[in-house]
Amino acid sequence: MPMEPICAPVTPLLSSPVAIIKVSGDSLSRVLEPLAQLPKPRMAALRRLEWDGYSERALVLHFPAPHSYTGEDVVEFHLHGNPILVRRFLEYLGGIGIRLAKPGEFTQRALLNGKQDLLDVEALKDLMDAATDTQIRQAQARLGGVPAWIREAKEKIAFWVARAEAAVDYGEDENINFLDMGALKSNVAVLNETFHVEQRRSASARWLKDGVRVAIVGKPNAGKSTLFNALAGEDRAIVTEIPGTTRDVIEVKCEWAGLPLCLFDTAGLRHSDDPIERLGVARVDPILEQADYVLHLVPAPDSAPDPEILQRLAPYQEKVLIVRNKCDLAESDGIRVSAINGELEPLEQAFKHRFFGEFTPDACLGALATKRQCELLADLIQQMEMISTLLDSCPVELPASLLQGAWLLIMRLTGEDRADTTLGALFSGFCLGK
Ligand SMILES: Nc1nc2c(ncn2[C@@H]2O[C@H](COP(=O)(O)OP(=O)(O)O)[C@@H](O)[C@H]2O)c(=O)[nH]1
Ligand SMILES: [Mg+2]
Repeated sequence: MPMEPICAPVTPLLSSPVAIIKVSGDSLSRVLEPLAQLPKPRMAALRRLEWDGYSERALVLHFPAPHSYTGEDVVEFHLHGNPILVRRFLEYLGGIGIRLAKPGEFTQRALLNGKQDLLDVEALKDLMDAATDTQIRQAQARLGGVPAWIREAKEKIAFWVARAEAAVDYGEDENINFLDMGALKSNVAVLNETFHVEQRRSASARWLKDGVRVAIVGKPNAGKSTLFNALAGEDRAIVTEIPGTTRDVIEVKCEWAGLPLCLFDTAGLRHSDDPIERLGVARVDPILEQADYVLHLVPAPDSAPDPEILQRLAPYQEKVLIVRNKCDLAESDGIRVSAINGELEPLEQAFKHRFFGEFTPDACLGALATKRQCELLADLIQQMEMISTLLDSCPVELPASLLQGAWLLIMRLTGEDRADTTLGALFSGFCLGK
């Protein structure tokens, strides 16, 4: 099916040294003939472009199909970086039948033409949206094709699908056992083991991608603001020895323990007659609600955590960590830190244990990381578990249809089957020209 040619600026429409305009479509050497003779494939050449009274010396690049980003002919024009000039050039291209691309349309064509798989496209989107160094490295690790474990699983499942189909088709005619249920189930067990490891990796990967919201709470003067500043690596919150200094919730984004964190410093939890401090205390509840991890800071010299605060935190118990601060002053048990001296090692270990489990942060970089991917992996695990509970004597139609289902889930994961994937939402999040 011939695709109508599209164009877009791939550099921002600002005054800049160079502006690049990309064109993709079929038979571009003919379409662009009135403008310029295209250079040899993948060789940059200077061309004088003349249109509507403009005369621009531009560097031109030509990537003939199928060896291009989209898999179609792609041509790049490097003009002088004047935004008005770029607009006039795009208007001219529109006049010769090359319309402006929609956001993500180049990448969408790359997907349709098999130049990229859906996992790549999703990683690309995350690369462009990445806001921290870790998120950039994570998106980069996810680029570069379908991971080996998925390719291997796909191959194994295809093998068993073929076996099961043969058993359904010929099972009764001949005396051959096409489907050895014992072998199938032991193979499924091995696959499922891998899927479970990948599921745990991707749980960590999602913390890397989405970040962890951390609330620091505790009684006044516990050292919450000091810890907040130490984790943030900057002096954001005011620290004094006067209880009740922090009265509003302060928020900062940072990276710590290999994780992108969104930190919240809060007013000390206590009854107060100061109306402003009371408002601050009331604001803690929604923060507790949203937080992924709540650090309940308890000064080491205190014999035990404040019972009232413990009670207030009870509904969030599974995400609360008691941290003993000011360990330079007194002995205590538990997770011991000294925020003022930046001695935070036990806390760092607690973070790593909770969010990375058995893995190092680096080991989680390439794991599946989007909601869509993780949901499909969970479905796949469920499908495999159903196969492993089949009786050896069951009718072959049962494993055949379950294996077919597993195959379909893998195909959806890679995007080879896109029947019910909403691509529109994915591509509308891309920038123009990508
Ligand atoms: N010795 C010691 N003092 C600390 C430590 N952390 C905080 N402080 C001090 O405790 C006081 C209260 O600290 P702040 O961070 O304002 O507590 P907040 O009210 O919980 O926010 C300040 O004088 C800090 O310097 C620590 O680890 N060791
Ligand atoms: Mg404070």
